[in-house]
Amino acid sequence: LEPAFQFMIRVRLPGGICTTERWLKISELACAHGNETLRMTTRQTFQFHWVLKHNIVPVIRGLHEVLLDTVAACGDDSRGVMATVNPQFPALQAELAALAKTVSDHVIPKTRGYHEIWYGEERIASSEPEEPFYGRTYMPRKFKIGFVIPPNNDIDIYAQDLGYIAIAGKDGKIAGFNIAIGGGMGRTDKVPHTYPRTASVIGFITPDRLISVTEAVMGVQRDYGNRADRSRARFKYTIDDKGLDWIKLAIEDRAGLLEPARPYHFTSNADIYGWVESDDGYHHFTLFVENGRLNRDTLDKIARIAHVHKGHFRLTPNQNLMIANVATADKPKIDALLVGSGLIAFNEHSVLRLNSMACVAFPTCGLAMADSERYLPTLITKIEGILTRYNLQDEPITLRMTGCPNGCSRPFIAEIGLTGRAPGKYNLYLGGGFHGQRLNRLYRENIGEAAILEALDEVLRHYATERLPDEHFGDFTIRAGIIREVTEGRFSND
Ligand code: SRM
Ligand code: SF4
Repeated sequence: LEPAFQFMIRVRLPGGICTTERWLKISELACAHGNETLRMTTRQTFQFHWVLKHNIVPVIRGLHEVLLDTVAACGDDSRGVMATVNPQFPALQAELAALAKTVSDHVIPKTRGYHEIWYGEERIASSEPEEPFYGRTYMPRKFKIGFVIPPNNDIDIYAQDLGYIAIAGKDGKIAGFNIAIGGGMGRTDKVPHTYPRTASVIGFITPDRLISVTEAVMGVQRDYGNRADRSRARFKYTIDDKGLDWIKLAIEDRAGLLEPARPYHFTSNADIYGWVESDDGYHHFTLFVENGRLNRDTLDKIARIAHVHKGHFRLTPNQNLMIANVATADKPKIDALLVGSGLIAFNEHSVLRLNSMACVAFPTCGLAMADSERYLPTLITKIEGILTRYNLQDEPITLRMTGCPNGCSRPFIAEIGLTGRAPGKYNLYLGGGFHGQRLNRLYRENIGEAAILEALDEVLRHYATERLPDEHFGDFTIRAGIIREVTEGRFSND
């Protein structure tokens, strides 16, 4: 008798855009074949958990019914392409989402193997090379692409292998993109040659060059990335091994000269909650979903909205959900459903909780060393007590937790980062940039809850009395000499 193997299934959903039809199907599949929950991820897609082996085919075929699949959601290829969901600039956002989808379609593997295995398609012999870009050996490691529109850095552009920062033209369209390369979070404890790195901005291109530059950047990593040592196989290490100038020249050699980067400015990497009206007259409601986990009750409530909603949903890079493109005439109906179902109360939380994220970790993640999603809500309640004591409850502070140093909730660019070392034990990091522009640094190693709260109590007490007007917590910890600034875009504490 075979054991009841259980699987996680991750959907490919470029830019996190999901029609209501797709939403309803995904929700139905999670309830029929998963554990009656859905997990919205930090890269704007869905994960099904606890899918038993015999349920994999129904899930994948069910996704296919609404033209969704899991191709390149994992693997040594281009992962889910992210795009800002910020509704403030609707025309730019729509243009950006379309470009992100084009790039995603271009870089996913072209193999028909997926269709043969999961949809039972007949194998067709072909003389074409199976993978025109990836060849037989794919990328050395996963490769992550994201698109953002300043001033909101919701996708955390500095954590992407290849990030495109949209620069708006005077005509209200995208004039082009600054290119940021070499971001990444993952590290391994006690392995100093692994480290998080913030992406470096290397130049500017017009939108017509997106595909050729994407191919050039990925091609350089494909051809020069480290295939001997998997712990050094990400693009960030290729850049540091070869040198940024060398990499830039190699990219230009393939795609032509890059123009100098254009000025841009970020203010935050958070979501904007509640109703927002964009200048095209549509309304958008961002719902806080703690750590992206939707249970059966919430799924049922959102399904009722999906049945009447004429726009679409957007999964945010902060694991939340936007009900997007609601016409003025339809807003009262959606609002009544949000209020009547109690979903509206999801947004009634402390600013700290609204600015927090946790990765999945236990019980499904095989790499977890400590709890994250299951524990952060409780820890936040305790930190909220400290904040209230020091009258800091309205201060936006980013807090991110993971169950191991792989960095799935991008903890190393949070103002407060906690990464699991062992059950109940975490590394505490301080000093990250408020809009994800600067890495934090290790403040206390391998400590439990009491020591975490004690450390935060002391630092927050100083912050309450000594901060400058509008000074963010991360900046304060550096100015006050509590933590040394990470200036080189990378750090190693081991
Ligand atoms: Fe991740 C591996 C969950 C975003 C860095 N990540 C995993 C696995 C698949 C564990 C595994 O390999 O066995 C986790 C599945 C847990 C589970 O039970 O569901 C997992 N990662 C997640 C998600 C679901 C976290 C979340 O709470 O939302 C995110 C899914 C994203 C998606 O939709 O594609 C997720 N992972 C990230 C991010 C954030 C990002 O991409 O913006 C990072 C840091 C950025 C980066 O890549 O540097 C990230 N995940 C990793 C790593 C470390 C990679 C490295 O270069 O060191 C691993 C481990 C690995 O690849 O070997 C990993
Ligand atoms: Fe798992 Fe570690 Fe990623 Fe958390 S950070 S989901 S524990 S791999």
